[in-house]
This record gives sequence, C-alpha cells and structure tokens, in this order.
Amino acid sequence: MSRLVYVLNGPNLNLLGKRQPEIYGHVTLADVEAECRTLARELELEIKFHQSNREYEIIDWIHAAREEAGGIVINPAAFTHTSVAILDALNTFEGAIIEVHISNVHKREAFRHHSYVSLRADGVIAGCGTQGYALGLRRVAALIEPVAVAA
Ligand code: CA2
Repeated sequence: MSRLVYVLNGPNLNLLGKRQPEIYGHVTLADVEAECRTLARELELEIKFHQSNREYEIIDWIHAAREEAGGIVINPAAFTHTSVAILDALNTFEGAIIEVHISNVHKREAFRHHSYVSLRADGVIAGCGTQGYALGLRRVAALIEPVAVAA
C-alpha cells in the first residue's frame, strides 16, 4: 500500500496557536506540520499537509488521496459535526483513516459529541492536544504496514 499520507485540517485551524490557547494550546499549525514531517521521515512515510476553510477543497483533497495515498489523518474541525459531504468522500477512500481532535470534544458542548466522520474513521483521537497528529500518523503507519507477529 502507498506510504503517502494526507494530513487534512478543516476551518479555522489556520488560527491554531494564535487564538483561544486555553482550548487549543500555543502550538501553531506550522509547528504541527513540522512535527508531522519529522515523524513521517522516522516512519518512512511521505505526507501531504493541507488546511482549508472551504469544504469543497477538503473534499477535493480526499478525492486526490483516493488516487495515490495509503492513509488520511484528518481534523475536520467544525465540519466534523455537520458535513455529510466529507463523510461521503471519505467513504470512497479505501485506505486507513484516523480522525484527530485537539480538544476533548466529549467534554465540550453537546453539538460537538456527534461526528459524521467517525462513521468511517478507523480510529479517533481526541483531547491529546496537537500530539494527536503524531499519534494519528503512527496509527496510520501501523495500518498501512501492520507489525508482523511471530506465529
Ligand atoms: O478539537 C478540535 O480539534 C476540533 O476539531 C477543533 C474545531 C472544533 O469545531 C471541533 O469541535 C473540535 C475548531 C477549530 C478551530 O480552531 C481554532 C484554533 C485556534 C483558535 C480558534 C480556532
């Protein structure tokens, strides 16, 4: 399976580290991208890292991932709770999908407790801060190439 992984970020995550640090911390999205790139080298993965405030761009990246990627790590941000269109796109992807949330959405407002994306995700990480991206990449790497166990 392809060792290319798309790391996709939804609306307002471009403000990470710049607003609401009490919820999302001080790490910027550029810092997250740099950490993902460092870890990807260790895991022998290639990554494409994107953020958009537009639903259609995220859908287009998922379609591109269908053609060439073995996995997707996605923080859909507010689209998590609203977007059947992103769920439909993810349902066309055959590789591993890990959903990441920086905050623990289950400790927050009730409208954040439901995720359309979780209906397709192979795993969900929430409340681990920006470390969740690294955890997600490690899990995708394991799903792309499961660790061999002795018989
Ligand atoms: O905890 C997460 O990662 C979320 O996906 C973040 C979304 C929120 O709508 C989800 O319920 C949970 C919000 C992303 C907004 O990011 C900001 C970052 C810094 C400052 C303002 C917004």
